[in-house]
Amino acid sequence: MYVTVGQKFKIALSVVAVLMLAAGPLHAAKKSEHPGTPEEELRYKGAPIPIKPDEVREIVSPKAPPLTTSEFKRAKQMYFERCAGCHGVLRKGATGKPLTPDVTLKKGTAYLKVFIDYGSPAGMPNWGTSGVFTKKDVDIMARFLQHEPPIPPEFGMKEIKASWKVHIPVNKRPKKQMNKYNLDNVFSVTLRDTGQIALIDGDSKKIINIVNTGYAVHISRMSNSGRYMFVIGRDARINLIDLWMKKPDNVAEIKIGMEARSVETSKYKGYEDKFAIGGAYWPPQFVIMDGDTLKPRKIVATRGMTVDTQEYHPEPRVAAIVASHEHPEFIVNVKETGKIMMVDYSDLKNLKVTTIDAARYLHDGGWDSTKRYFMTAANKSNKIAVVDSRKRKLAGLVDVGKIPHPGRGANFKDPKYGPVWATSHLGDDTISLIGTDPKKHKKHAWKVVRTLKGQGGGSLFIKTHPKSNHLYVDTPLNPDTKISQSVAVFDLKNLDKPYKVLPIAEWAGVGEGPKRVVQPEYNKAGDEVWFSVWSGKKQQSAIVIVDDKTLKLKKVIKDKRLVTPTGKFNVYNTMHDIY
Ligand code: DHE
Repeated sequence: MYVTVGQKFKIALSVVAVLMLAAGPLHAAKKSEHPGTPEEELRYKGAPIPIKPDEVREIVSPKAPPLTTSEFKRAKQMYFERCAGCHGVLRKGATGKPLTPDVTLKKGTAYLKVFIDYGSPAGMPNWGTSGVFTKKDVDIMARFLQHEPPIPPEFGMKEIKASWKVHIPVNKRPKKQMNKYNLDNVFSVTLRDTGQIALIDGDSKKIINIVNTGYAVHISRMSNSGRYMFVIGRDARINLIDLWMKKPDNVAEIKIGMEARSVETSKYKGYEDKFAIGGAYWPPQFVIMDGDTLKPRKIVATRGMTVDTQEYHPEPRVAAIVASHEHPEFIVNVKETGKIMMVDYSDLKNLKVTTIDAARYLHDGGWDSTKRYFMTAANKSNKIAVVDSRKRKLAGLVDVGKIPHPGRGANFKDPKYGPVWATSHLGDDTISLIGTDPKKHKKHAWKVVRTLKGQGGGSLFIKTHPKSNHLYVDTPLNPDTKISQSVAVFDLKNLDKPYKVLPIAEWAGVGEGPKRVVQPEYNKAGDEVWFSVWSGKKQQSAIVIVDDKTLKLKKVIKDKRLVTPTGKFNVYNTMHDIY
């Protein structure tokens, strides 16, 4: 039967309508503005991409409906702020579907407008009906998506070198520690929305310094010696902080791209503190630098074929990076290809890279207790990939719960199954315990040996310490504020016992705000656990410290400079990969 274009559109609309009905009425759907996608997952879409729309090259496609210059400008801005996080800068698709013209031109403006307006059960938000985009915005976006994706500029050695600043040269830096702080117990606290970190003395709980860093700063990592701290912002700016200074502060900085999340430093014997590495989201590349100055040495692109369908991907972003203790190597997660690159830094001129096939989309992860096996989340495959860093091989691909999100995970001894590494999940309420001892507990190695039930989905981080008998599981992205503002604590000696709930946000006493309780982090001694109570930029946030033995409140750190605290990194635990 012949179907006209108009009829096709009507069919498309009714399909969307049926799918939407199946998912429940959108406007009434207070629980999720995204039918079919759990609210927990939606909340993890992150910050606007820090690429300036003006720097992006526009490509006008003759077949696509026209856009004026100002409409193009508006579309690029909306796309980078709202869409690129899921669909990718080049719209090749990641968490979201591909939106390249081969797909969008066939759909046409009217069809695309419906999707943008109402969302879809597969996870597309209802940008129009939720009021985020106006009717005009929806129309502009529908036309924009049919043009070739605008391409942000590359960021090669010339641009990287131009951004590089050494504020204090190595020979002008202290020869020994010039302050009296117990540096091992200092914490770097991410102040997400001010582009700073707070250095807090873990002994006195006083702020040592507020250091300016990159935009929407993400993580801190420590050099092997514990002297240098590396901080990366979402704008791909790395700051190098010298903890030996009288007042620890920046000594060098560099931009390794336009958007990034990860940084690490060399830890193998003989190479301690020698190199640093930064992994970028855009351009998709990593950069190896000198550890004490950030002088850029080598850029390596991660563009290539995907692990499963073996198709070319132009934008495989660099996610977590860890430093091997077995070889002079960095282990680099490449998100969209689902491959793990083991990069040998002993000879940068003749670079050896071992590429391990894992699964899509690689995100975060950490070491098992022996620091031989790297356990990392392939989050949209619902798997944990296990890399044997000694043999440079994949040791296992373990099925876990929905969207694992371990942070660096948690290592402890299961009373029945021996050493395990655990992850919680963004998409469900489970905690998966994976056996990690292929010698004495071979049967259980790289298998889920036990599944605990936590407070709910929306968990991002899980933590314990070798001296502790507790496992803390946060749930900051759970839609129920009772759950997002508290933390579950399991007894590691008796995992069958129900978990206890600590009302961390209530203890903070900070008044109005989302007050998400995020990322447990131990002090050096392993007898205190620090939590961020993360509120809005204009609201009061706090750090809440719990006594690990008694599970009672020990201290609340409140200070008007502590704006939107999220990640916390204890110097000693970060240096030694203790978690
Ligand atoms: Fe993160 C780690 C990426 C949103 C807090 N985050 C990581 C890592 C990656 C990553 C790749 C691993 C780095 C490593 O180990 O080398 N994060 C992303 C995103 O792409 C995402 C989803 C969206 C975005 O736009 O950035 C995102 N992350 C967030 C947040 O919204 C969080 C909760 C608050 C914030 O500060 O922005 C957040 N991410 C963290 C923290 C870590 C992290 C605290 C380090 C945990 C650790 O214990 O090592």
